[in-house]
Amino acid sequence: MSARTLFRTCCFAVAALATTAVAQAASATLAWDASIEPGIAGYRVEYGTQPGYYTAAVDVGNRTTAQILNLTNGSPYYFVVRAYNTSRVVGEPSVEISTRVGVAAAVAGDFSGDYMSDITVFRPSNGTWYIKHSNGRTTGVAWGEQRRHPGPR
Ligand SMILES: [Ca+2]
Repeated sequence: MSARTLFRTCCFAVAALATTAVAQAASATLAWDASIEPGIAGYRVEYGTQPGYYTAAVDVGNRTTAQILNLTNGSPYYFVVRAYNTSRVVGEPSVEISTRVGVAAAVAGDFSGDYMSDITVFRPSNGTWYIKHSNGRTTGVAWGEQRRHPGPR
């Protein structure tokens, strides 16, 4: 075997994402399975905004979770984890994972795309759904009307 030690970190995953407020930095919480190699001393998370190109690294010590802070809201990020041993030899990277941080999940009943639910009322007398948007605007949508869809856009 060559001098280069080949050990891998497996089963890498983004466990959770946090922060949805615009103008605040986002974060990503990562978790992975421990390396099965002997003598593992810790892990290093490497990440960047382009696949395969990691511009930052964080040594998280001998833990299998990490929260990466101060990420740019709405930006995609790509992560790998490398284990290192007690001789500070760094192993091969894990499989790359990616996520877009700080983007809120879809909200039920949001017709305007602002991540806040909108109130809807159906008026049977004219077959129209009226939507009071979270921004205060009201629109009506009649079933069967061409080019109008009572759903998120
Ligand atoms: Ca809305």
